[in-house]
Parts: sequence; C-alpha cells; structure tokens
Amino acid sequence: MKYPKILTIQDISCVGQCSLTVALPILSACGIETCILPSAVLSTHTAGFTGFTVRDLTPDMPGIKAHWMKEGILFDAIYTGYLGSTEQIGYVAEFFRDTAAPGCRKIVDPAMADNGSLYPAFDMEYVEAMKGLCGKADFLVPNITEACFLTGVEYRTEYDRAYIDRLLAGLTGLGCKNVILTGVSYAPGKTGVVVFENGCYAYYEHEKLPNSCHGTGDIYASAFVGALVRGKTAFDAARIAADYTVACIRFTGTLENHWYGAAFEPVLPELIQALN
Ligand code: PXL
Repeated sequence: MKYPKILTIQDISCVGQCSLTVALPILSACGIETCILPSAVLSTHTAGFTGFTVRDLTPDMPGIKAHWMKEGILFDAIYTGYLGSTEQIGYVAEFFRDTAAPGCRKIVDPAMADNGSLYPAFDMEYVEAMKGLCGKADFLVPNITEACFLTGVEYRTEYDRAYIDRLLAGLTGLGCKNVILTGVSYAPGKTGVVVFENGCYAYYEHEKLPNSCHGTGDIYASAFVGALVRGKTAFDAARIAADYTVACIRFTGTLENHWYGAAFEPVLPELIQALN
C-alpha cells in the first residue's frame, strides 16, 4: 500500500483554529502522514484579535531544507498556506524544487486576503511574490478576493459567469493549470466552488449558511488536499471539502460566542466517512 507523505507550510497561530492547527488534524484524519514547516508562530491569528505576537521563521528555512536534503526526505505533495514574509516565498519555491518526490503535487492556497482586503501582515510586494509561487503550483485554491489581487481584476460581490471566467483566465495566466475557486455565488442562498481543470469548467453549488466563520478557507483547502492525496478526482475532492466545510460552519452556529474560528473537530468523522 502506498502511504503518502505530505508537507504543509503555513503558520502556527497558537490560538484561533486556522492554518497548522487546522491542517495537521484534518490531513491526519484523512490518513496521510503530515510533515509541517511552520512559516511563523503567532499568539493568535490576525483577524479580530489585537496585540498578537509574531515570530517570522524565514531564517530557519534554509537550514531545515539542507537537513532534509541530506536525509533524502521527499514529499508526495506540498501544500502551502499563510506564509511569514515576502522573502520566505522564495524559500518555499526552493522546497518545491528540492523536496518534491516524482509526481509530487503542489497545492498553493494564497491565504492572504478576504472580503475585498489583504490581511494586515501583507502588502502588494507580497502579492507580487505570491504570483510567482502560484505559477509553480499544480493546484491553486484562492477565494475571490485573493483571485482579484493575483489578477488585477476589480473585486465585486455581485457578478456573473463572465466575471469568474476573467478571474480564471488571469489565474491560469500565472502558469498554474488547475484552479479551485471558492466562495462563488451565482444565486441568493447558494454558494459553491469552481473546479477549473486543464481548461474545463465545473461548478459544485451548495447551501450558503447565514453565519460565516473565520478560518474556513484553511479548513476547505486542507480537506481538499486530503481528499486529493487520498486519490479522489479534483472535482470529488472539491465537493467533499465543500460539504465538510458547510457542516463545520453549521455546527459552529450552534455554539455560543465562538467567533474566532470554526469548530471543525467534532465534524471530522463526516469527512472520514466521505473519503471511505
Ligand atoms: O486563515 C488564514 C490565516 C492564517 N494565519 C493567520 C491569519 C489568517 C487570517 O487572518 O491571520 C495568522
């Protein structure tokens, strides 16, 4: 039996149910050996908490890579999320180059923006560097805001298929053939995900819940990667990840005052069941 090993590169937000505290349990639940490279350590995430601490781990990256190369450590997939600095993006590209096993799939969640704005830590220099990393990926998993920053298309909350096609053309123009575009809503009360694979457009529509949660992009991307590495097609992985994310948001809506993230943990059995 092939036992896949994945590397995920994103931050540790010690509190806040996002990035590595989401990716590691979800990928492990998918039955995949998950190695981590923390991009930074923050006391909390940056969306809603104030006064958080940040330690950028960019300077640790060359030594970690040199050690892994000496040990001959290679990965069957590499999945990146929230990164620590613009300079770090260059190092991440070196992990793509030097620690990929044959057939390694590289998945980039540009994790830098939402609701029309960049996250506080990032600027246009970071966006420019992220465009380069996206060009080296096999799959991109942006939301609409991130797609706008990456393509220079204006951000809209109401749009049609032609607008989404412009985003897809811009994103694939960066050099990545496959895009999973999240949060695409064509009808009231509905939202969904576009799966654009080698020029073919498909759409999985699902219910749009009235509540929304921080960190659902990380839950979605982690579940997508887990399902993909488990051998699902991109469309099936996108569908399984969407159903799981909706279930997490629904469960979180039953909790009181759980504002900083989505309670994905009690819903993990549903994800495991969908994979089997
Ligand atoms: O969920 C994306 C994310 C990850 N990590 C940190 C964040 C955010 C979003 O704000 O602040 C530190």
